[in-house]
Amino acid sequence: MKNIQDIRQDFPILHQEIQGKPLIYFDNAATSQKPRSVIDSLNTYYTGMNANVHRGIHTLAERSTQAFEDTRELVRHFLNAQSIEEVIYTKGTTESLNLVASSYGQIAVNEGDEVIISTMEHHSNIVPWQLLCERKKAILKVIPINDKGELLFEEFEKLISERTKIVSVVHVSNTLGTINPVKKIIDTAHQFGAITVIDGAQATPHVEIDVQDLNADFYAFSGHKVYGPTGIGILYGKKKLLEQMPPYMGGGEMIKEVTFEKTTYNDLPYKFEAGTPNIGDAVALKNAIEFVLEIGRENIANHEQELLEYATQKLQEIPNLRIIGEANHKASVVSFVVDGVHSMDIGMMLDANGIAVRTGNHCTMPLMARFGIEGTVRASFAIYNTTEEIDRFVSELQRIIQVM
Ligand code: C6P
Repeated sequence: MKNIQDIRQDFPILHQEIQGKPLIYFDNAATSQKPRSVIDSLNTYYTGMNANVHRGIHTLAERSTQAFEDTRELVRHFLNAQSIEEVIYTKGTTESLNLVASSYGQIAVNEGDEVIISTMEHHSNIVPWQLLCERKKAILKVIPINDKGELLFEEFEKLISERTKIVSVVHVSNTLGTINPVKKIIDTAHQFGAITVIDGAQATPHVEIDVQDLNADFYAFSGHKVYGPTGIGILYGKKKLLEQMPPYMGGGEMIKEVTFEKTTYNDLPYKFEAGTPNIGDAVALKNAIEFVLEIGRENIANHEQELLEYATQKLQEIPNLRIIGEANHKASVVSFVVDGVHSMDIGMMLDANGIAVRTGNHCTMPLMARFGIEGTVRASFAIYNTTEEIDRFVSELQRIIQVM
């Protein structure tokens, strides 16, 4: 693996001062920074090949279509999906989850049926199911967690039944860092005939994903959290389910033939890609995935695990600081609260020292309620972060706590 200093050289944004101090970027769970190859790819796309896809017969249209479809093939490989028909472009995880809730929910969920999610879901994996359940008069059930922030599997086994049609859970929690046993959850759901939706927004940057090995029915992620551009994401879905599902949106590209009497729909995956897609960002997503594959997901995970352990140990030494999320299996996210100090104040004072963290409820309000808190300070690490940065972060934090 390249050394971390060389990897950092690939990220132009990291080499700047914020408020007169060298930037420390610990807000990677919100969005990761982009390597030069991704930034250059956007430039190359718009200066050399911009054209609409799947429509033109001219050279630029062929180039952009080829590049757009090359990314789809790489995503197929990245997730180990069986075919490109199972790889649908969306705006991001939120749109992917809404697509499944709306389209699969339409055919699979009826009055009195049940959908199961967990306490640690992001709002994107709560609200679409609430909307569906309201529409269909179905029931939303929630798997509880323990004080360490781990799912209570025995409680899940009590909740699930033949009435359960969908189980939708997060692979890695954005607030706690907990890595959920999704394979076991998927196996159990299948025993009851339920299908599974996995929110992989925080897993894809850190964990190797094999949708066939997991046997996931749907898997969603966002390009921007995995070193790619914003506005592009993926929904993986099993072909046999996608084939049964009605389109999510109507428009160009998703049709075969339109008459005023009847419209027939395009083949997969295009049936779910109405309108001109986000071509430039899809093309640059290929460079982001190549960046990850080149370093190796195991190497990324090992480096981030070291950062996580280092930061956790240092933070635990600070009096009156409580880490929220102490699961045995965690990705590189540390959330914490400090007695008597508002998390927002800590975030603002860290920013005044060039350190970017996220504060607040992290779009997981029900999870905050479970812990009886309003918000946390969250530091989340990526491949380009270092233990030296953690040292500076911890010493600034100690100084801030003393001042406050
Ligand atoms: N979490 C965070 O700071 P979008 O916005 O569609 O790319 O991703 C939504 C989403 C869904 N699930 C999980 C687990 C997530 O973490 C996120 C995005 C960011 O934690 C922004 S709220």
